[in-house]
Amino acid sequence: MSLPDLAVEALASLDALEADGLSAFTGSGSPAEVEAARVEFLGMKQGRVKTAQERLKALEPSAKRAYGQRFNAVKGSLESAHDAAKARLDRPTLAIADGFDVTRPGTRPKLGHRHPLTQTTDELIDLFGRFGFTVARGPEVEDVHHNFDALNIPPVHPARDPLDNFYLSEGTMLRSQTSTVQIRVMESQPPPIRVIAIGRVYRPDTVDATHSFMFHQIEGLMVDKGVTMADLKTVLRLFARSYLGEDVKIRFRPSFFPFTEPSVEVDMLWHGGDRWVEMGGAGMVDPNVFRAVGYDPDEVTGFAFGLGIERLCMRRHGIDDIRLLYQNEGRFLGQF
Ligand code: FA5
Repeated sequence: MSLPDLAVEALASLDALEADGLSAFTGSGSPAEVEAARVEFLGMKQGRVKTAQERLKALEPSAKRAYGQRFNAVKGSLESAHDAAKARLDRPTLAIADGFDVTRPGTRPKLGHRHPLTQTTDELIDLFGRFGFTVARGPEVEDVHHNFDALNIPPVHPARDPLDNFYLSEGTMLRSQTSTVQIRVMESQPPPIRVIAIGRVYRPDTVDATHSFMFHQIEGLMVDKGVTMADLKTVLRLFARSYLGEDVKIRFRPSFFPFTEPSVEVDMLWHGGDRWVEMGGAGMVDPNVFRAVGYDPDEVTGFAFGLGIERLCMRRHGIDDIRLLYQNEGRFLGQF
């Protein structure tokens, strides 16, 4: 082989080296394959580029220049191909790790907010707090003493009917009203008292647009020397205006509860409404209740009231079916 032939053959080998290297890098399907191609072509010790560089020394001076230039171009193009292959494979491999594509657009988490009943509850606590009422709590699993006896409801009273209550055993039940908390508060501290109690109550009522077998009540109790029915009316009237608006009308209708005397039903009528809606019951604490908790009815008087929280919440927001409040339907709840 003549020398020029050798130079031609050397240049052709650089073409082959470039073609092989480019196809190795562009054909790599994983970082491991890219690395194998890098070792084969760009490896410092026995890589094919290194071998091609060493070949330069054996060429005669006239051929060196052409070979050197071509060699630099091939080396540069293989280095770029290596970089490109790495960049191409680095991200997708991460992206599909464990079958989970981290580059897919995410599902935006839905931010929740307080349930309308919770909002109502919080607002009631805030409002009555401004009137000086603190929050009292009592258990939902109650004994019949607190649910009935101490509230002056005699052993044969129809309110105790097993068909109207959720009894758990002979002496325990799911409370049917928050009036139980009146008793618990008075049993645990002397007068004066100014508390509200908010919580769930349970009754096997037939479910319809305004009734549920579980609902919430707010109970109020104020006991002191010289508390009168005028105080009750003032507190409820102020409350109704603050919560439902200045134009709400409030009406007290004579009624009966064993634990208050006299007793009233509290009805409300608001601007644009066409009928009075019963919101709850109220009255002056019966002397027998004071006696049951060891208070002296000649010393103190007091008023109590119990309102349905669902009805207040529904009125406030124009909700016409109580069942909507319990269905946990995001499109409904999202409106409040
Ligand atoms: C009572 O529960 C008395 N404890 C209220 C009371 C307290 C009177 C203190 C005197 C002194 P009543 O059963 O009427 O009363 O219930 C009060 C309110 O709870 C009703 O006006 C209504 O707003 C609401 N309510 C009653 N039953 C249901 C029900 N099944 N679903 C939703 N709300 C109800």
